[in-house]
Amino acid sequence: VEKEKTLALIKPDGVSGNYTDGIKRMILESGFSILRETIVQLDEDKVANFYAEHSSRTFFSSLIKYMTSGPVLVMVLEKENAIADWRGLIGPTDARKAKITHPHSVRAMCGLDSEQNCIHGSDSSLSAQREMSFFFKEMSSGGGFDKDAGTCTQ
Ligand code: YYY
Ligand code: MG
Repeated sequence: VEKEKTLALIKPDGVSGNYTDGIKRMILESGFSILRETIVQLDEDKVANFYAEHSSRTFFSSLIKYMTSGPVLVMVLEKENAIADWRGLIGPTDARKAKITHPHSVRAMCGLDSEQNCIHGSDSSLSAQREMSFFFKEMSSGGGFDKDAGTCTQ
């Protein structure tokens, strides 16, 4: 079976709440390899671009404020079926729901609600490619993510 890569991002509440080590332990115990890792402080433009698909939502400005409130830790994970398995491990968007339906998920462990949910995972192979290129330029493989257009060109 082909290995697959996906993007994981520990959001500012996850980093400041000291959940990084616990999250990495869950990642490794679930059979993922961590191929890349970087800490970055996002600015408003970067978040607006990363979450462009949500630009018309009522929560968008609040989301930008939250995502720029401190550094994030970005990782590329690899394993068979990495994209779906990582989404499964992080749990549902609303951490309050995660605590009930997915008690062993990352969001159940360190999230608060549907905004402050401490972790991100790519939702498809197109998103994974776009998001990995977004943070790790060398991972854009012919086409990929066009930073200026904010779109995926492949
Ligand atoms: O992919 P995922 O993070 O699980 O959820 P999305 O529906 O793509 O939303 C992205 C991001 O937006 C979410 O992680 C927090 C924020 N958000 C919010 O602040 N309030 C909502 N009601 C829904 C999403
Ligand atoms: Mg999403």
